[in-house]
Amino acid sequence: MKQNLQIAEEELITFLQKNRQIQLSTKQISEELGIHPYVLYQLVKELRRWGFKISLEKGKGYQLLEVPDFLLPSEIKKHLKTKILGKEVLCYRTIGSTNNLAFRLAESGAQEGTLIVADEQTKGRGRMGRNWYSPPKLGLWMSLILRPDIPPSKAPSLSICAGLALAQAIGEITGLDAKTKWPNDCLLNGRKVGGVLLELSAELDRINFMIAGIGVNVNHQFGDFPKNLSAIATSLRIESGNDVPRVKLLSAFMEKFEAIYLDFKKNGLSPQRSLIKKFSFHLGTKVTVKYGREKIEGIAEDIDDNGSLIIRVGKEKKVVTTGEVTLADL
Ligand code: BT5
Repeated sequence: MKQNLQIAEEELITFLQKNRQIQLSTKQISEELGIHPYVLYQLVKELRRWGFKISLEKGKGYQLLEVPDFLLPSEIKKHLKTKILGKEVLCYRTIGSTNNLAFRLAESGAQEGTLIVADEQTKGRGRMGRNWYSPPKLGLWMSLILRPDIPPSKAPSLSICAGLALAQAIGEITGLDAKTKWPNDCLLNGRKVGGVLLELSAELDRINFMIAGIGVNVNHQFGDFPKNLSAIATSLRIESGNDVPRVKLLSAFMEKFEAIYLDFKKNGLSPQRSLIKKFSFHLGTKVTVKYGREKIEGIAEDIDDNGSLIIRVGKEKKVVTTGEVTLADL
């Protein structure tokens, strides 16, 4: 949806919410918001598609009856307690990938902390060109523009920071015991509930900007996952038995991530090491790590200050900077 239509959509919702007790005629709304009656009709149609219950009685007008769990900049900002992250919030109903848009916006100078959220992604991406399943209304699909003054070699650590913040936020909002799996997964009961996709625009010694893309399965039920994911993915709703308001989860994540991010920019990953260990799914256990064509098996011993995974293979220690971890006996 184009930017001006988004603004009209938000203004319409606000206006309908303010006047929930009464019916509003097309003329009243069109004049108040300065939109053509046809645009109003289309906006109402779109909002109904997203779960808003809006009645229309002939000769009387529109009335808002029910508001779904809906992502709107004003609603998100109302909940945010952050200083930098989320100063600018953009919400989309359907988008290709929030990371793609964030990248384009960052290239044209969007400020640090700009948050892009979508209700649905049609081309959601994971790492290495993999797909990220992002159906409408059920998840949190979001990207943050970051401009940290750190060397590019330190960038991967931020994926770990985002995963850690996500696990903490999930714990706070649902009480569930979320774990992180190096380098970018968030797990509940061994199944993937969220993932982080960190992308970088950098020169040799300097980061221009980074995009932290975060995907979380929030209100999916068992049948909402396609076959190829049903055995490996889960959602907060499946694990907790309750619907989780996405805005609440989003603001908890933003708060946790901002605290970690600000500390990381000053002091690096080191102060987070004990929390990283506490939340880690696999540290101390026997794992298999695949990276490129290589595959090693050993004990996942630690995550170092650069965010690399340290694997002990016999008496040797291997430092792995990227790859895929599975528990060796799975
Ligand atoms: C990730 O990649 O885990 C990073 C996911 C990041 C998604 C966010 S959503 C907002 C932003 N915009 C984007 O376009 N992306 C980011 P990776 O480790 O490569 O995991 C991908 C693999 O996870 C896939 O190959 C599937 O096996 C599995 N998968 C796909 N969709 C999933 C889902 N919704 N839940 C759990 N697993 C999923």
